Amino acid sequence: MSSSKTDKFQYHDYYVIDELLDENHLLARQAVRDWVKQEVSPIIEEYSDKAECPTHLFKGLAEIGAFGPSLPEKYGCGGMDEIAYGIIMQELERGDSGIRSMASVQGSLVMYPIYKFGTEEHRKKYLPKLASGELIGCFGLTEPDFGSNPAGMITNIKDDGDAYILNGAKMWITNSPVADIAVVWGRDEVGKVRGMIVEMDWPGVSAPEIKGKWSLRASVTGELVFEDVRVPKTHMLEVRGLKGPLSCLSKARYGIAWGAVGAALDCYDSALRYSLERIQFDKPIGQFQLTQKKLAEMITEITKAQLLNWRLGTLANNGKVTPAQISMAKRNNVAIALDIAREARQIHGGMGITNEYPVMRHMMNLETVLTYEGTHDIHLLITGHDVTGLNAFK
Ligand code: TGC
Ligand code: FAD
Repeated sequence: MSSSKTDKFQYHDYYVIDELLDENHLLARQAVRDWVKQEVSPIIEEYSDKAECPTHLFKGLAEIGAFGPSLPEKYGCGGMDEIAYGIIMQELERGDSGIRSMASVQGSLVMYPIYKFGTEEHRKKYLPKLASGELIGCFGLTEPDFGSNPAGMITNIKDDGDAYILNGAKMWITNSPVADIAVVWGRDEVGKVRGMIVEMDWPGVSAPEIKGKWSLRASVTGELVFEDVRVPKTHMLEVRGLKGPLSCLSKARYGIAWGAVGAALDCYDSALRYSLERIQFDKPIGQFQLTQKKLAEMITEITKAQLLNWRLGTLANNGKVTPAQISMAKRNNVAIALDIAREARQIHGGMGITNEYPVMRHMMNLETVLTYEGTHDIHLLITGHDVTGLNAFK
């Protein structure tokens, strides 16, 4: 059996950050870690190889509380704090970024806007079913011609008496081909960005799958096409302007900042073990200074990212976190995870390019994670704007 299938993962906590966590955090982490070992690791290489989403895992994700962990219990959600939410994302992405994506989209991009911008009726109707995995959701912001700049979107919403008519196309939408509902962002007749809950079986809605991805292969991605779709007025969310979708992104980017550390930990752990087992020139390769430099730099960057996440989580729990702080952590943690995956791949030598080890899969996945939820460069410009007060986008 291959190394990744047997899943020998050991956690690494160089600065003993566990001392800063409470019992609920540790219990949530253990539950998700056990689930990943049992349900994800044995199958993930096969599903990635086939470029197929293990949709049977949606139910299991719901059972471990991965959908909306920090939303209120009265809607069937976890009622946990933001650190617990982050830890769950970290453990899921330790398994695979695509599995974390299944949870991020459902919890942060579908359930969160319904909770934050929906009516009480919307919350009662959708949140318990989304939390239990009975319904699957997707989030349509990106368009073929408007990725980094969603403000340019041309998907449009026109008033037609008791309904709105929705026309347009969305691109790169995680889970759209398997979704029951979509939170869709479009422009109304006065040019304001509005969000609505669209049911996927309504006439005029389609979601063709995007094939041929070399990254996030165990996650299903599609388009969303709307041709004269009649959306009842009751399905409109109560928010106007780009801050609606962007605040959902803040919630999801926070989870990605934690998730990326999970992928980095898996790569480091695999590389460390391999460096102690693999003998060349009559020594374990971990005895060579150049291998030690790689491992030392990896664990240093992981430790810095873990501390960044813990502090970010504390700020979020106290309601003090800013979108720019989340942006910095998303950018930094994904970038270091990708560097670590590349270095880990080198340490594994030729074996590193095979699916005997998880590193190449993580590395390919992280190329997407570097791009979605705001590209690395967009996040650099968000920090640049925050520290200089000068906006590069205007
Ligand atoms: P700008 O003028 O800066 O802002 C418009 C309004 O929004 C507010 N705002 C935010 N609010 C909450 N969280 C944030 N992160 C926010 N960023 C901005 C802002 O205060 C303002 O509010 P108000 O009240 O003044 O109107 O907007 P801009 O058009 O200049 O855009 C700035 C920019 C480039 C940073 C933004 O467009 C951006 O972040 N672009 C990147 C697009 C992106 O991240 N797309 C992600 C699509 S979803 C996805 O990738 C899901 S992957 C899921 C998975 O599988 O895990
Ligand atoms: P572009 O915006 O065209 O960018 C291309 C390049 O230009 C990038 O390097 C970018 O950094 C650079 N660039 C752009 N503007 C500037 C600038 N002002 N200054 C400097 N450089 C700039 N979207 C959703 O709405 N929902 C989803 O569920 C979703 N899931 C996704 C799943 C996958 C697998 C992928 C790949 C994407 C997903 N996305 C989703 C879309 C994702 O958010 C976009 O791909 C991302 O925002 C970048 O947009 P783009 O691909 O159009 O690239």
